[in-house]
Parts: sequence; C-alpha cells; structure tokens
Amino acid sequence: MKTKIGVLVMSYGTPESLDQVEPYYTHIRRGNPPTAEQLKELKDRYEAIVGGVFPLRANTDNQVTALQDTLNRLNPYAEQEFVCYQGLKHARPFIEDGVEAMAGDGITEAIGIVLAPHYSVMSIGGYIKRAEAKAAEAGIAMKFVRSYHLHPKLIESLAARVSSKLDLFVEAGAEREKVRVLFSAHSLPAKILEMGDPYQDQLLETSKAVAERAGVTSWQFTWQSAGRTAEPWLGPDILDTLRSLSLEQVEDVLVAPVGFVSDHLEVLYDLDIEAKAIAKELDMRLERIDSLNTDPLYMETLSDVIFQLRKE
Ligand code: FEC
Repeated sequence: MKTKIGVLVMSYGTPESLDQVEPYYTHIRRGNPPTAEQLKELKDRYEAIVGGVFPLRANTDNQVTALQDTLNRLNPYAEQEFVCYQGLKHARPFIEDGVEAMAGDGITEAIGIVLAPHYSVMSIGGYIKRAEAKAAEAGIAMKFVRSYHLHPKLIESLAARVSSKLDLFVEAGAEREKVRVLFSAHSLPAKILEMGDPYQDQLLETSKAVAERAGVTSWQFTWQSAGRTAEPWLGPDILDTLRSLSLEQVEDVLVAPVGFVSDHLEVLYDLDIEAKAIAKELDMRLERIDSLNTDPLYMETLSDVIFQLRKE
C-alpha cells in the first residue's frame, strides 16, 4: 500500500451565504464585530459581484481537486500518494480543521502550501503559524512552502495572460507599447517594511519577470484593496495610480493582479467594478488579465514546489 502524504492547501476563505458575512468579517477583524455600516458595505460588495454568490469557495474547491490530480499524475515517488486537504484562514474548513482531518485519516507526514505566491509575515506567515501549532498538537510532521513567486511556470502563465490581453488592445487600435501594464497586489500595513518583510520585493520581482517574459516595457506596480483601518497601508493605491496616469495622458491600462490566483471579491469588485468605474470617469480603457484559477501551469507550479520540498 502507498504511504499517504498529506497536502494542506490553504486559502483565504469566503462566506457561504450573505448571513455568514458577519461572522466571516468578525473573524477577519480578530473577533471584533464590524459596525452595521461596515457590514452593509461589505454585503453590498458581495451582492454587486455576483448577486450573493461567493466565487472563491468553488474556485478554491476546484483548485484543490486540480492540484491533487496534478500531484498524483506527475508524482515522482512511486511508493507515495498525495492527498489534499483544504484549510481556510477565515472560514470553514479552517486551517485547524484541515490538520485535524489529516490526523483523522492517519496521516503523519504533510506539506503545507498557500494559494498565494508571495510571502509576508502578515499573510503566509499567519497561515503557517496556525497550521504548525495544530500539526504539533496532532503529531504530524509538517513542512511548508513559503513562496513560489518566481517559479518559471507561474511567470510563463502570467506572461501569457498579459500578452493575450495586450493583443486585444492592439486589435482595438491601441499601440502595444502605449498600454500601461499595472501589476497589483493586496496592500498590507506599511509597518511591514520596517520589519524587513520580503512581500514588496517579491511582488516587484514577479512583476519584473512577467514584464520581461511578455516583452512589456511600459509597466509599474501598484497596491490595491487596502484595509479600512486608521494605520497607514502600503501605497499608492490603484485608484490614485489611475488618476496619476490620466494626468500623464495614458489612455489604455491593463491590470495584472499578480498577488492573487483566483476570481474573488478583491478582483471582481475592487478591479472589475471600482477601478473600472474610475477609469471610465477618466476616459481610460481598463482591462484585467484572466485569473489563474485552475490553469494547468499554475497547478504544475504548486506540484513542483511540493515535490521539491519533499526531496529536501
Ligand atoms: O472573495 C472573498 O470572499 C474573499 C476575498 C479576499 C481575499 C483576500 C486576500 C488577502 N487579504 C490580505 C490581507 C488583509 C488584511 C486585512 C484584510 C481584510 C479583508 C476584508 C475582506 C477581505 N480582506 Fe483580505 N482578502 C479578501 C477579503 N485582508 C472582505 C475585510 C474588509 C476589507 O477591509 O475590505 C485587514 C484585516 C484587519 O482589519 O486587520 C491585512 C492579503 C491577501 C492576499 C493573500 C491571501 O490570499 O491570503 C495579504 C482573496
């Protein structure tokens, strides 16, 4: 019989229905319930994207299934079988539930990976800390992938997405070189820079590698989706970047949210609705690259780094 190696696939998590938005938001806010106004504002955003459906849930389910298939199809270890478990940061099954499920299935060795390519102590670091604590309690030996932001297959799939959308601008009459490519990612509190956190540098490295691979020279990086708190967040925010580009007479913009791997609120609302509305006001054309979701090259990226870690 093959030995089962657990793979804890971790992702942000999303509510299951509109009445689950409040506990979800409270969890994100570390137990502090949102005000009625904050709650309404978040529910309105979910309703605006797809009328109360939560696309991240099905997308994460599909990514986990596709990853398990890819891992076992490309598996270089004949005597082992990879079994994927889901562990979500802010919704069920929580990270701890995923570790418990592995223990319940008799798994003693596992690898953890997050469906987000760039490391920050405030993002991936948080996932790993929780999984590590639960694994120690459950007696599972676990190793973790920390980042995979420069994996050649990830860069290739992102570059292909940038190129195909640039072709559409050209078909519509724009000059390829004049389309400004905006790489973006979720902002974090600016204090991470003083902590020597690699998040910003890794995002710039991904952006540069994708631009080079796609032959793009007119690009810049911008933040998006900053939290609604009083402390300073990393900027500039994409909405301010669009206003500055308008002053530079830029008319065509392609957004590549390289910090995200799936269609969800931060892409479908913050970019497709909010940023597009500002672009329209500024008389700019704004498009977005397709999300990776279950792209086979993305699944191979994840499998490669898992196999690599297994070898170490
Ligand atoms: O579609 C969905 O239901 C979920 C979309 C979603 C993703 C996501 C990814 C990241 N976040 C990151 C950091 C923060 C920090 C705070 C924060 C707050 C929110 C709120 C919502 C939300 N995030 Fe998120 N994030 C998603 C959704 N995020 C909703 C609460 C309302 C709001 O501020 O908009 C601030 C928490 C605090 O108050 O302390 C920090 C990072 C990522 C990318 C990495 C990852 O996926 O884990 C970093 C998807």
